[in-house]
Amino acid sequence: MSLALFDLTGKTALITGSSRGLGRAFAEGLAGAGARVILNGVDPARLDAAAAEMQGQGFDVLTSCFDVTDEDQILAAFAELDEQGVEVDILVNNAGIQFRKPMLELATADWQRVLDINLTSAFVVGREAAKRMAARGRGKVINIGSLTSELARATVAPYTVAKGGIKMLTKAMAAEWGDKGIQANAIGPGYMVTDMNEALINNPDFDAWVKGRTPMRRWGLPQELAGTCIYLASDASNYVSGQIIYADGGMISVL
Ligand code: GCO
Repeated sequence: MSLALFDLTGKTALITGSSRGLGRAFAEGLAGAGARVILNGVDPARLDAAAAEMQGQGFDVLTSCFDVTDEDQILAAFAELDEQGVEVDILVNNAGIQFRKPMLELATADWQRVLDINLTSAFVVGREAAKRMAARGRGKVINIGSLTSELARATVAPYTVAKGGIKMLTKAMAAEWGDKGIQANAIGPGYMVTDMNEALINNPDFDAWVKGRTPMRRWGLPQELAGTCIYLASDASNYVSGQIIYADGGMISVL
């Protein structure tokens, strides 16, 4: 009985920014739990290649190519899913970029671009998904936060502010959508081995800092986030909302 709570068979999940990195790992985890997944990205070729690889693994995969900062593209994508009769039961707001520069040197346009991609997109895509979830009386929204949802690190201010916003947007979604049968939660990844962090991983000093600061003394692997994502996407978390769960090797809990 208890494992059935985690079974996503019959459910459809849209994961933004999922042709690679953490988004791809979330998509593979949810597909492995039985969900049909809709991959999203802005590069059609990369998206189709990712879908083909996952279909080769036997997964049920669709693609939806849209820019999460372009509201017209988001509205058109959801209209197309409506026309196809594809209902999004689970939304993972994963799309995001990093931009490392001290604030004294940071252009306003660069600040705004990070906030648009990492925070505002979660609101717009979340709103469009939640409209449809509310009509059905059920849905799961999973926003992707960060250690920087709680703690600041020098040179990544716009990312930090956006991820802090993700934590509070998750609570706002929980506040407004709870009576519509929608649970909204977040995942806070620690320092993970991804393309976005390549420069950090290859920096011996930063690598040593992450390993020293993390109780598990290592970087995390994207697939190590899949279980938390499956939990928050499944019936196992039906009375959990507004929470952020850290999968960070213990980092956020220690000095
Ligand atoms: C950085 C990193 C972090 C991690 C992650 C930690 O520059 O410090 O990119 O932001 O990616 O967000 O939770």
